[in-house]
Amino acid sequence: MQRKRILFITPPYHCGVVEVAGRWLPLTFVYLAGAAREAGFEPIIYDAMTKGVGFKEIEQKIIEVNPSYVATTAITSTFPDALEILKIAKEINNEIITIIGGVHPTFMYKDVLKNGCVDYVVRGEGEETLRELLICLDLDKDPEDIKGIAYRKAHKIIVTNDRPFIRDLDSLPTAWDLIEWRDYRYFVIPNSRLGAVSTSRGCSHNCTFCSQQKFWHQTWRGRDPEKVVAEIEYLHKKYGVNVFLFPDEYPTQDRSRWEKLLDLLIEKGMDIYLLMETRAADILRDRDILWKYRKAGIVHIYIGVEATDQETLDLIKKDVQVETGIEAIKLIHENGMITETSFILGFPHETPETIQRTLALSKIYNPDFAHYLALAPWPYADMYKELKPYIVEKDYRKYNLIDPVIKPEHMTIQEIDKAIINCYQSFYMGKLTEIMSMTDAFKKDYLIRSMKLMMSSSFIVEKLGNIGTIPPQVDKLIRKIGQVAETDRKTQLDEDVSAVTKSIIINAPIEKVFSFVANPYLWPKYITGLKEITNISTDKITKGTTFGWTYSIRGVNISGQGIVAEYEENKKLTLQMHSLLPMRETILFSGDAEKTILTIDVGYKKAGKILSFLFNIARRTLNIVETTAILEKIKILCEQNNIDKEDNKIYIHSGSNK
Ligand code: B12
Ligand code: SF4
Repeated sequence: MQRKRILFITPPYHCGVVEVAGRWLPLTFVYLAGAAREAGFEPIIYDAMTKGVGFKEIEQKIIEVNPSYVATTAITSTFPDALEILKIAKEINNEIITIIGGVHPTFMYKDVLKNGCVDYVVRGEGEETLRELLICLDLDKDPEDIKGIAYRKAHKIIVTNDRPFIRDLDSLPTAWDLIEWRDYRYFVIPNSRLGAVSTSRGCSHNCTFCSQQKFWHQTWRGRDPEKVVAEIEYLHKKYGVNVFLFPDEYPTQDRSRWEKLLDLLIEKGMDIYLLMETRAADILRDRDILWKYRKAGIVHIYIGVEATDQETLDLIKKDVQVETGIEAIKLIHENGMITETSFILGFPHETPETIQRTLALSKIYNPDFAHYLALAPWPYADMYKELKPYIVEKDYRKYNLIDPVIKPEHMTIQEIDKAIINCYQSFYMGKLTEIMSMTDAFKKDYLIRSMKLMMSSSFIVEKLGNIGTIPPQVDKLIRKIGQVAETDRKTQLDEDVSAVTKSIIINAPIEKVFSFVANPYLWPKYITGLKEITNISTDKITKGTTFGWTYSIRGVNISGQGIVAEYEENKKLTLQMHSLLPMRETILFSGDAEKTILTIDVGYKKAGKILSFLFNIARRTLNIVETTAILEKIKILCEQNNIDKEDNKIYIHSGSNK
């Protein structure tokens, strides 16, 4: 017998910002489709938002699939479009049962059910409720005993009891096979495949503007780190996912669980990038293990700073000190990761002066990415009552943190809009010059790509268009950066293939690490198999210095020549090895008087057609292990106190070996 179909559709809503960076997978439906399948139904996911399609295509899809159920999800801004989907479903076939869930319907179910096109609202966590609801409806029973729903019965609205949260998040089935993986990309990292893995649900804090703490009743549940890592590994191997979003509100709440997760990721050594958000206070708490974050693959951390003055932070119950935010951003930077943060504008007390102050302070916080968000009054958030008198916009589509919907006492809504744009312009002007002088190649490339994406986004262009065009200085810088990025890419593609990039944080001053690494006679100390370095052509190594080397592989000695292709004191060292298999090693140094971030990037000349495939796999695997070992050895040696003394003894002489 054919199983009944349930078609999950994402609302085709777009408002710019987050879509600039990528195409994000609907994890919500991966879980819900898993539950529907478990209930004996055939789930289908249609990600209309990602596909960039409109209601016409959605209509065609519903006709083509011919489902018994159409389900959608809604946050406040997407609610009108979600409703439109259900309306279309009913117009096609009034027998189709329509279901909606998500944060907005959970709290606003009375409003939602005023619309005849909605049959059921699932309130709260959805998996168990949906499973039970589908089974019940299939048996033609009244769902009045099913916890966590609201529906109409004889013109009355029935609200059943709340459903307790699922105890074991690891028990939930997922329908990863229904995802059309080619659709999901993170544009900032070339050739990436973007996935999302949830490691926890909820947050125990109570920021008054936030919907999430209300949705999860200030509770928090974490998954077993082993299961999370197994899921990441599965998606990496099976579907080639190499960029993962942790969509959790608060993944770091339990330090020991979090550290275990990081340790397991480090142990697996997968070549992946992780994006996450957390609270500033946890970054300070974790200052001793932040290097593990980076080593585990975390490259981008969003910190919700929200406000730059203590008064506002206290008003919104953010439970954080101004200094904590500043320190957190500094620590993340020091550990080689990218920071993103947001500042909320448009509180009822806002004035042009308070906005200027926020802008000035946001530059002191100095994240890599700053967002200046328009305060959105979710109609179910704690703050709503206070904000209600100032709301001038009733269209939920504008409750997206971009369009201002609140008119402060002393400013017009247009002034708020313009001030937000000014903040963006002013902040990013400064950023561009900063990026140009960055030495961390990964970070520089990441930021350049992001800038280019932002500047070519129709949302930003449209917004900037409101107050004029991109200032000529910015335009010039973008072009310059664009050219640099292009040349960088060309060099890599034409001359060699960048195979491995690995970084480590060393608790030693940059000068010390540089003088250690830039001393060829010490290389055999930390490169396994390197027997000796001889015949150095100059007294002190510099660009153009040549040397001879002997390497031992399984007892067989191989000798060759090397040249220092690039030499920038305390910044960069590129070594080019000539042999049967030419190889380049670029070593980048960044940091300060206390810490050094050391990055090694290994590249090869492209091998011939037949050999290239095998060579690249073998070389890459070998070099991930080798590069990691080298970095760790350097870290140990540079952090040992006796190395200073040893360094002092070393003086590079042509032909001598110490
Ligand atoms: C990933 C994410 C995105 C992705 C969405 C990808 C996708 N298609 O799902 C992207 C990056 C595109 C995105 C965009 C935006 N987002 Co967003 N996003 C998130 C994030 C981080 C995680 C959501 C998630 O996947 N959760 C995991 C799943 C399993 O949980 P869930 O979605 O809540 O679903 C459960 C229940 O709600 C329920 N349920 C939900 N839907 C349904 C449907 C049915 C039928 C049933 C039965 C049950 C059910 O069951 C699910 C399983 O238990 C949340 C913050 C957070 N931590 O939740 C913000 C969040 C949802 N986003 C938010 C916002 C504001 C936006 C933007 C407007 C931001 C912007 N200006 O660009 C845009 C809107 C664009 C759009 N069209 O959606 C806000 C919403 C606030 C609100 N109350 O309205 C949140 C809460 C972030 C915040 N800090 O406030 N977002
Ligand atoms: S810490 Fe974040 S998720 Fe938690 S209540 Fe505050 S804003 Fe919401």
